[in-house]
Amino acid sequence: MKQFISVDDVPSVPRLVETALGYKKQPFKDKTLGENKTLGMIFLNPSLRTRLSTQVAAKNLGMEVVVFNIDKEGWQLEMNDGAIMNGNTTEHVKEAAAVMGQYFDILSIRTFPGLKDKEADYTEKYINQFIKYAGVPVVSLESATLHPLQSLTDVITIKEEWQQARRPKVVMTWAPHVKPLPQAVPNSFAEWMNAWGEADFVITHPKGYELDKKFTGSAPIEYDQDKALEGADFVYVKNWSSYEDYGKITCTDSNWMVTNEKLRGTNQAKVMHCLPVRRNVVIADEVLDGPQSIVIKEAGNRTWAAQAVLSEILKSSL
Ligand code: SN0
Repeated sequence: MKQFISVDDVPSVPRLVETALGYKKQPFKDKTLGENKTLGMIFLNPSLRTRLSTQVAAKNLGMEVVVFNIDKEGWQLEMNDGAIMNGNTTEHVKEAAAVMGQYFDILSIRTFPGLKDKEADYTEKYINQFIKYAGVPVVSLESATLHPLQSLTDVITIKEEWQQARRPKVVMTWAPHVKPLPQAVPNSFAEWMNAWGEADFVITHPKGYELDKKFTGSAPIEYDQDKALEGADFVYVKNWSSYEDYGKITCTDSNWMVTNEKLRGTNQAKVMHCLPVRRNVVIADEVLDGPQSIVIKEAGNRTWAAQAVLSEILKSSL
């Protein structure tokens, strides 16, 4: 694997899932693979799980890690080629990314969308500039439109939980939120569910919250949440802002919050969320604190997903 930006970079999803589950059983089996290699982790936005699990994963492979909160501690970056830099931006990504490529063997980066300019967000301008100028493999720690480390984790978690012969029904449901959030997590989850292909995948959300078809493909959309949840084995909960009415909140109906009542028609579904989660807005306490929630186990699996990805990139650059 040469980079990790989307599921398209992965030669085989089932194989990557097996690699990750292998690391879960034996975290230190490749403890010298990353010897004398350094991972750079560049943050333009906050992070808890991605930052910590990826650092632990890199250390399990013997790598050194340097974390740089560039939004707070770095120069203000210019992203536009040909810009006349007589304003607030101090350093062009051409130099910044190229210089970081001199220090690190793998460069990882988190960059959220602005949610104002759909075109700029959906062409992945930021991460693509880093890929163009870094000269070393780039790993996404969540970009404007995708969060592949999260989605790989989610596939691992479903695979691990599901022991039955039949295909599980996985329902991704929109839930309310007070802030306009990126579409990256749901886009990515849909993309990975489609690529993995081992589940019956359904999406439910209010009208106007349709995601980009590029990621959801032919996954069915059911606008009635209760109907969608019928017989679900996994409920994947996430808020996102509108893609159509870009970056806007067009529904605030608290009936979309996931409660025990909502889960009644499911097959005692396991409840997943990428975290952080706004309690009693997105998911009720009774669910998060109840037996059906697997959000902590899911977050725990972030380490094995990151370790599988880093190991594949290290192996292809040896
Ligand atoms: C991000 C998102 O993409 O939805 C990161 C998820 C891994 N979530 C948020 O920004 C939550 C912000 C909030 O105030 O609840």
